[in-house]
Amino acid sequence: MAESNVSPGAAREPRHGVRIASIWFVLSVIADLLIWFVWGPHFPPGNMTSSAASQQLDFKVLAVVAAPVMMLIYVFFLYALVVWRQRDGDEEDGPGELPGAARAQKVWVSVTLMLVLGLFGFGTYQLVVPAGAGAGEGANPVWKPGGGKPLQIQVIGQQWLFTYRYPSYGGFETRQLVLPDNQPVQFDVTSLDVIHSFWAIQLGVKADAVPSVNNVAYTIPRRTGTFTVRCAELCGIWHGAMYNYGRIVPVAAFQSWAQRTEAQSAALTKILPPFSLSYSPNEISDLAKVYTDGGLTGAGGQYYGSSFPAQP
Ligand SMILES: [Cu+2]
Repeated sequence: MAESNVSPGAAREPRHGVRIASIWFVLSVIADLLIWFVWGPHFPPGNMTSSAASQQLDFKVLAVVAAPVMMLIYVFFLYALVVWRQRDGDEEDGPGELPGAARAQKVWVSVTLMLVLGLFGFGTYQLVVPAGAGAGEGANPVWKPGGGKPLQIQVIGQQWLFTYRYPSYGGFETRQLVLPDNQPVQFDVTSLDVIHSFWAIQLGVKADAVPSVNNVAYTIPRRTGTFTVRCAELCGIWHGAMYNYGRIVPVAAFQSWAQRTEAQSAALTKILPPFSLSYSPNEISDLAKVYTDGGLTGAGGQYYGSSFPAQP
């Protein structure tokens, strides 16, 4: 690209453009290979689920596209510092008049246009199709995963904890989030009080929990292990303490856990409001008492207890 900048008087100059391009090309290939094969597999949020893996792919593609652009800037900068610096005793002016660089401009404009439009297309597709980017898609998702009917799990946010209801197992409610491996999961996320955000970090799932709203997010677990759930929306004084750990377990282990928990919490399930996609806080104003009586949380919506001094 820089060749067209060479003035006629400098005919015996080395071909700087070819040199810069060669150094850039070699370094870019090395950087991209390292990013894709060595660094990329460690990018967050990992590959524990389909949505996490799809987000990791997004980061890898972005990094692989960005590295050559950064390399061009660094290589040109260092090349100019080394080759075109002012030498001792060199009092001469630079060329007074530089010829136009139409070719460099055309290449630059078309390459950047292609990069931006390509990323626009890729980003739009990735946002909509694979797991809806792992985000809450509202009550009527535009994308649903294949592979059979998903297991429905309701996520209920309240100050300051998440509880989980399993409608396919009698609608029991628990503070443990357990998912079966290799089976599509549908999270129905809602809240009882203020806006929270259900962020299951390693699952690549993040969905706002809004009172009276059912916000759906899908994912497909790909391997067993533990993951962290955090509230990602400032929701009150104990927002920072609003987290728990979940598990992905083999299907058989999941079924026995679910059946066991369903049986153990039968008495509590009976006094809970019936399973619904959202709950009106007005209708369940006595839920704190229900939870406390059932021993579910220690205090429904008041995890730290009503005697806790920092209760608003
Ligand atoms: Cu919260």
